[in-house]
Amino acid sequence: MDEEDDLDLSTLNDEELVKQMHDDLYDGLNDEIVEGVNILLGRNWTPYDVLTQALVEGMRIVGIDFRDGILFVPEVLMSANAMKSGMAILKPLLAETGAPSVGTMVIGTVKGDIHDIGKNLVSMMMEGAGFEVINIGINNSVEDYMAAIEEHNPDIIGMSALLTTTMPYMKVVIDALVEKGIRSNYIILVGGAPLNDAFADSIGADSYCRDASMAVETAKQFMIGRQGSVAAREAAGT
Ligand code: B1M
Repeated sequence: MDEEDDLDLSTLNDEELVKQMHDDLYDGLNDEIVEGVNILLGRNWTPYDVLTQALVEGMRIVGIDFRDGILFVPEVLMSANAMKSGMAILKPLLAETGAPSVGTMVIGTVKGDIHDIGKNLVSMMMEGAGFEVINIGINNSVEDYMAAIEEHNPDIIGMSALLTTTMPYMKVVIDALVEKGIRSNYIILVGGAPLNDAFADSIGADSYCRDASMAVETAKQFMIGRQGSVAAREAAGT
């Protein structure tokens, strides 16, 4: 048993604990992340603060070392799994607003792309803001989006792509909507690390969302414009 095994997370102050959680996320330690999340919640941290300060920030550090070739795919997968364990605790808490539905969104990662952490974060944050979210998962073809749109008749279609090789597929989906004559029925929001405003414009999306909180704010604003929704106004605090 090494020193790390003996560490009692509950003895750390908030700052030390968050730093330790970044390390535990880096090392892909599920149980420790779950314990850390529960301790912070027990100290009256908001689910949003736990999510952003402990988990998202930890994953940002993982991303830098993955990019720089210090971490490799299996290690990053372990980190991603640990993050998911933490998110599983936070999800129902973030969704517990009791607010009326502000709007409905179908969201998925596009074909060829299996990254889902960011998309799931967006889903969670949107639910937390009072949206009904239908998360259709990863590797979605045009047909998958069309089926979900037909079934759920959303206000918003959200697409996520993390790879430069998969982001062009967003245009394939939008073109299919244009071809069917239904493009203008939906607000189309896109996101993912390699995207930017210019790309969103170039494919005919309504907006690029840099992160999950931007997605929530953008969605609320579009919903106000779309139907003057009272729920959307209240959610936006206007
Ligand atoms: Co991947 N990967 N990966 N990976 N991976 C990246 C994206 C990469 C940038 C790493 C790097 O080289 N630095 C790089 C892409 C390079 C490029 O295209 N230019 C890369 C690569 C190359 C690959 C593989 C090809 C590696 C390989 O096999 N050789 C492979 C591809 C597999 C595939 O998809 N076909 C691969 C695999 C994987 C893992 C499976 C190991 C794992 C994914 C696990 C999972 O998601 N379940 C993984 C991970 C974890 C990453 C990094 C490290 C982290 C991504 C992440 O979860 N970030 C990533 C490096 C990085 O981004 N810095 C990387 C945290 C998340 C909270 O942020 O996803 O950006 P993000 O989401 C944000 C915003 O972008 C925005 O809001 C989110 C929350 O704030 N947002 C939206 C995202 N989607 C949105 C949708 C919206 C709105 C906002 O709709 C409305």
